[in-house]
Amino acid sequence: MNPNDALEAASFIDASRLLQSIETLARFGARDDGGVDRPALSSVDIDARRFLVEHALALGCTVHTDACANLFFRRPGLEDLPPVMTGSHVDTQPTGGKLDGCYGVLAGLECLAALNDAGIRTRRPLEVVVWTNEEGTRFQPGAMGSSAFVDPALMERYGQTKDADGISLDRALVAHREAFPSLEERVTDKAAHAFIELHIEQGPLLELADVPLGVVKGIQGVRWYAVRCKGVAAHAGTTPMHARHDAMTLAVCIRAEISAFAHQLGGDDTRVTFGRWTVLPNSINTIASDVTFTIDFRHPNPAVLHAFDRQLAACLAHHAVTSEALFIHPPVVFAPSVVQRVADACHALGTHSLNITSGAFHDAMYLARHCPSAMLFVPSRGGISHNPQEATDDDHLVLGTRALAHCLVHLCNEAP
Ligand code: HGY
Ligand code: MN
Ligand code: MN
Repeated sequence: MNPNDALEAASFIDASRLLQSIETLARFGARDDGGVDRPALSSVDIDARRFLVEHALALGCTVHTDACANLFFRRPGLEDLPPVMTGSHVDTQPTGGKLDGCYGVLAGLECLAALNDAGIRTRRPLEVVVWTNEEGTRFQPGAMGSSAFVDPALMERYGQTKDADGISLDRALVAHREAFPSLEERVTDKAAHAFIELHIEQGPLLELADVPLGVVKGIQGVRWYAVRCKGVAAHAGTTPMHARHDAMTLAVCIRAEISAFAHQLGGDDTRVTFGRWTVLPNSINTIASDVTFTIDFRHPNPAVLHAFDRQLAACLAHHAVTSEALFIHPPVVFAPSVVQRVADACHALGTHSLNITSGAFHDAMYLARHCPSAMLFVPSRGGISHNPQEATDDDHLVLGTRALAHCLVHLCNEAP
């Protein structure tokens, strides 16, 4: 390896090509308010994937897929060694932005283009990956593609999960295979050499510190639950208040108790959200008979996460209501060797960086079980994400991509 290859690759990152690719991808599922609504494996997601496959083929990559419709864009290396992987997801929240996940995929493709332009060959193959259903809004849990890549046995359960319209993941995967009939399965029994995910921070820390790059040391733990409260449907006008069994009254009371002990257990690091409510019969003048709400609880401390689980179980037992655990993941600590590559890249590019623990979960939380992994963040303007207003300064997007290129070249030239 030429010792300048990493900086050379970083210098060949083409700002306008990168920024244009972000705007082009954002057209698939574009919302009128500038955001993106691209549910996993929906028709707009399949169209977006077609654009990315064509982009990767034009860069000279081979393209493979797997049982969970992950896409693998591979640039060959000089030696047949386990690859270095980078990438993220392109499915979005219903009121998502242009960058969450998409930036990491497009920056990876821009790194491939820069390596081509610079005429740089690496020892190891380099793969840019599109992980399926990271957001977990269409099918729960989140990060399905990356978790199934690491533990293929999960597909047995995942395949039967259904979206709000009753369409199973298995059925959505059939549509994907029909859209890409010639894509071959990625077959390997070897683990990748390393994984790096470039992502927007989706929070305020880098902007508050006025630092353009985040060296991500790990990811906090997450709990998703669905809580179902039952009542008795009755007339809103005739039923005396004392005679009601209002599922919404019960749900709101339980929500308040959960919020109180979540904050008591977790202190300032508590993140608790009750984001999805399903009310039946959902009629202005009928008392609710059935209310299901979701809990998204996050915390960096495993003991707090376990205490929350216990206290939630006690609370729900007291109220005799049922719940379903949709997603449980412990905090993740990334591999110091790969974290160091990220820190070295920031230093080599002459920029300050901030060590940070990710508040959002990412596919890297599963890849960390597969191979040494780490993440690199760029700031989110106003700390906003999962919102059409999600944005990052262009120069930060470009700098993050240059730092990614620097990391990837070093990792791709590491000896076995
Ligand atoms: O919810 C998350 O942390 C991720 O953005 N899907
Ligand atoms: Mn994301
Ligand atoms: Mn997200």
